Amino acid sequence: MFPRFRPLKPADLLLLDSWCMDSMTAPPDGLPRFRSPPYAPCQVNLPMSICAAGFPPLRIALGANQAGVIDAGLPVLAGEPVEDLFGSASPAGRMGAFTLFRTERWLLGAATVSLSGGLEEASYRLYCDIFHASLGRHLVRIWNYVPAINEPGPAGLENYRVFCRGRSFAFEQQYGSGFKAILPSASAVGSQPAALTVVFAASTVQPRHVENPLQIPAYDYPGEYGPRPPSFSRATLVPGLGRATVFISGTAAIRGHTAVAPHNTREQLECTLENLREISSACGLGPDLDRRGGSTRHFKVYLRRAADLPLTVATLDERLLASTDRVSYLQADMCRAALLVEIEASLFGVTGLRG
Ligand code: 3EB
Repeated sequence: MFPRFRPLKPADLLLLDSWCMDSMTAPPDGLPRFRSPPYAPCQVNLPMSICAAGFPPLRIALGANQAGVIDAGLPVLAGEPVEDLFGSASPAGRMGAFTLFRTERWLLGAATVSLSGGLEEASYRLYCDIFHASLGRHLVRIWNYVPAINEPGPAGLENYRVFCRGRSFAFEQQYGSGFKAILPSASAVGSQPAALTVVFAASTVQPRHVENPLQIPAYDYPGEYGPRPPSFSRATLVPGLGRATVFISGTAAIRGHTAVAPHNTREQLECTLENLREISSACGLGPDLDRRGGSTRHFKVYLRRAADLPLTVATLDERLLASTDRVSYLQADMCRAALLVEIEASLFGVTGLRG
């Protein structure tokens, strides 16, 4: 087991939240003490993460300066400590809770909000902000970092399912009952701070969303997984003058709609790799995610248990990765308690897409 602190409970969230705003002091009674140095006071909307001692938090770089670097609160177990997908974008103002950045090709936004009004409300509002910010463009990729993702919320529903409900209502309100057709690729993983962080990328270019034939589309998952299914597609292709971008969603050991090999990392890696081959082919990349195709490939590998790192690194080095890939291994919980590993990929400068 990963020797850290006890999982956050919903009741901790408000406590931790206020502590975070005044983090030079000791944590409130009953909460775990962290061996990390005292945190600097939080900037508005960007609470410092509470990371396991010894592991730096992943920094997500959107803009060039400090204001463009987001800390989603995920410990980096190995690999790249900074995710820099889009190069240095220019500040492009704010929309609701989002700080926006722009490059020639992309509109990017990031928001971190506390959960004083509850997770569902926060999720719903953030997605409404996203729709406003990206008006006239197409959403192509969304990263969700959900606090205490497998813990029950105040009404007893698991936080991930609460998040899914707020997100789904927002999409439906904005795009009507046919909203499934525009759902972009995404990931949703647990984060350690008591705040919800969402990052999005939008494009003026019409994207193509792709599903994995071995998996039921997540937006069609049956009701046993929650009152509203997850709102995302398995992959999104963004064409561009002979050089496409491909976003592969968080990919896990799910067949049909069922989690495979609960609690067995080796078998889940196997199933996840098969799902990646399948979605890669469905995107027109052949089975190996353009491994020798000359694109720039970024991977994030989420592990529920840090102890699974050696097996995972060895397996992926042999089966998935090339020496030029940028890879971050992160400790994170996933949307289903039975899942131990999830892998996402973002490929830039893809040439020769088929289909
Ligand atoms: C799955 O296939 C695993 O809720 O946005 C993967 C990617 C998962 C995105 C999301 C959830 C999400 O259902 C979980």
